[in-house]
Amino acid sequence: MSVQTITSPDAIRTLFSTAMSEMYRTEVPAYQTLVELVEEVNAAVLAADPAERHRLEAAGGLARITEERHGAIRLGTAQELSTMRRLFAVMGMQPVGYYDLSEAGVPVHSTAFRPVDEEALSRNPFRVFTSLLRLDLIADEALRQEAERVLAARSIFTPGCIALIEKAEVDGGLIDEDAARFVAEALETFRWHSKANVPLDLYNRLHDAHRLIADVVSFKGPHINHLTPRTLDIDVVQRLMPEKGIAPKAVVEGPPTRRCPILLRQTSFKALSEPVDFRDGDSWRAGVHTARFGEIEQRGIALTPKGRALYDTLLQDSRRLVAPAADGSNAAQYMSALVEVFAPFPDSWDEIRRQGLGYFTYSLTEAGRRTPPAPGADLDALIESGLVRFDPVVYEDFLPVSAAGIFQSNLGDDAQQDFTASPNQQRFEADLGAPVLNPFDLYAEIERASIAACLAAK
Ligand code: OOG
Ligand code: NI
Repeated sequence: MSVQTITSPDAIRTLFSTAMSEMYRTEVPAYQTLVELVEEVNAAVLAADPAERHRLEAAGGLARITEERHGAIRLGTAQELSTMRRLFAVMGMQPVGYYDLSEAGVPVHSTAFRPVDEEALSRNPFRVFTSLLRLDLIADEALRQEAERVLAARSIFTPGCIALIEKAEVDGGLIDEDAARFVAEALETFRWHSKANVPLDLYNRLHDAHRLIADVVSFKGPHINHLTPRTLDIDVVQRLMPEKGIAPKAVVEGPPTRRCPILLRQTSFKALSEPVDFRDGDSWRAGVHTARFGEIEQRGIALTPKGRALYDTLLQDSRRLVAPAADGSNAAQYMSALVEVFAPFPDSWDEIRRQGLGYFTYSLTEAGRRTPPAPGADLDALIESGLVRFDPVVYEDFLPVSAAGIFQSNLGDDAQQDFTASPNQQRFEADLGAPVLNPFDLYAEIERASIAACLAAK
């Protein structure tokens, strides 16, 4: 009898992210163009900067970059969210962080499903920004009930997918053959459906309440709405996008251009207008819907709570100085205000480390391996004497202000709407069926483990 071994969740995640990328490539051709552009730019950056290439290689970060993606989905019910948590768990992805977007006029709250330990992240850091619609923020009671009824009647997961999630939970994983079936079944949930779940009239009423509500409620499932490759130079990609026939949003979200990138910078192109058939009695009626877009990002160092507080303050100050207009008319002023206001944020790894603003991993250099440090040795002294090196820990999460900017640029300038900020992490976690992990704890643990490994080496 042959013994069947369990496929690692990391391998299932890679199968899934590859399948998702294949699917999105055929569904949204501009995505393929962006991926090619990002690959060109990344290759040029690495060719021009052998030191950076070497650093990435030594820190084990080079291989993951080309394959790296994040996606986003929007769900309608607690049941959908908790099943999605179980689905992602099969691929080694946990819910990390809580994002309240009501403050920014978007009626959702969100988490990011992603791998959490360093080894899994270096294999494939695929993440999915996952939002839950908040119908409680919709004033029109009758419309809310109608939306609830439509959502309650749909099932976004195939029976085969549910069965394999249950099997993985009982058996502690999936064998190869089941893993391949699971990926194919799970992919169905994220697919685009050009036939809406509702008549045009209801779609229009949902759309008038908020475009996002129409996007979540009107379809059979939570189509993946973008898939984002990671670039090593977002300014170059932003500049070259128009040459490839893609119009980027006016402003790059996040911190300004720096020598030492911090957190996350993102830009996107606007959602496409796509043909959709709406129910009309026994037949169909043609219409359009805009939901799916493209985005690129550049990732920098994960900041400590102290560093993050400084980032938040400086971002707020920049926006007080120049609020970026939805139509992009003051983009240049905003970007220069950003550069000016961020000047106090140190721009060398050494200084960021000294001031405790970012997380680093520590490892022995060649010399350090030849002369391993004595237990209890002083880390700063070891760095000073060239026995230990430090590398920035990559930020693996998202930024609420940036996410709001991305949502808004895709909802259209007319979609700005005020909700009272009402974060409700408790409610979100109850719907999710689990607490979300704290991102700072995860980064701190990666840093701690690397120090312990350095000092324990024999
Ligand atoms: C998610 C927007 C947020 C990001 O990268 O910050 C996001 C959405 O539009 O559903 O993906
Ligand atoms: Ni995104």
